[in-house]
Amino acid sequence: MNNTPHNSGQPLELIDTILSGNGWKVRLLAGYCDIPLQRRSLSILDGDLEAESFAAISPLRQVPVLKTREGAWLAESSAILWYLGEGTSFLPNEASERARVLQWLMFEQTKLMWNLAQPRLRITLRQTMDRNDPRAQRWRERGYQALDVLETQLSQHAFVAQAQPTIADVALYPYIRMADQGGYELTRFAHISKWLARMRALPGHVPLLENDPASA
Ligand SMILES: N[C@@H](CCC(=O)N[C@@H](CS)C(=O)NCC(=O)O)C(=O)O
Repeated sequence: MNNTPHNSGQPLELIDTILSGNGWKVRLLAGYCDIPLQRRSLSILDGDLEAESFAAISPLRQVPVLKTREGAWLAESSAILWYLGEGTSFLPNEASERARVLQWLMFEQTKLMWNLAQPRLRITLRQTMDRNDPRAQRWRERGYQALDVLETQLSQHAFVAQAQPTIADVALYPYIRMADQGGYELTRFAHISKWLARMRALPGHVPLLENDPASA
């Protein structure tokens, strides 16, 4: 979609896990901006994240991690999106516009991600929690509060931070798209549902699972 400092030359190495929503954010931006990635997916079940060699790369032992063009490992999905988004239309140049993008990145990390990711992880991925478990209900209560805020924003704007998509939309997409796996019902959020469809329609959009368009 854009000419970026990253879309020529060697692919950048991305370490993730197959089902990681935070890793999906990076692959989404790379797809939209035509940035070549070399993906290496680790297995939590096989203990890959516990290996000392991984701790040297990612001190919190979390994915995603990206090896930058400068040769250093970069953790945290928001930081990776910022790095890859620089020089593209997904990260504006002007200070107040960049600050607005950062505001929504912080919203995603502090209000949304945990409350949507945890019930998904336990109810669907690990299957260690019932949909009606009180802890799942508490996460959903807080997650719905965040989704209400986003619904209001998207009732007035096509994308969260700008008239066009930014890395803030990319950060917000995966866990909202997969929220039903944590027992969320998104039907009551008409504006969020339309925004999800707008994101899915962007050129270069990639699904969570490479060979499964239904997971887009
Ligand atoms: N704030 C981090 C969160 C990363 C995160 O929670 N990654 C998960 C996978 S989606 C992970 O590595 N989980 C393994 C663990 O925490 O032990 C980000 O946005 O990148």
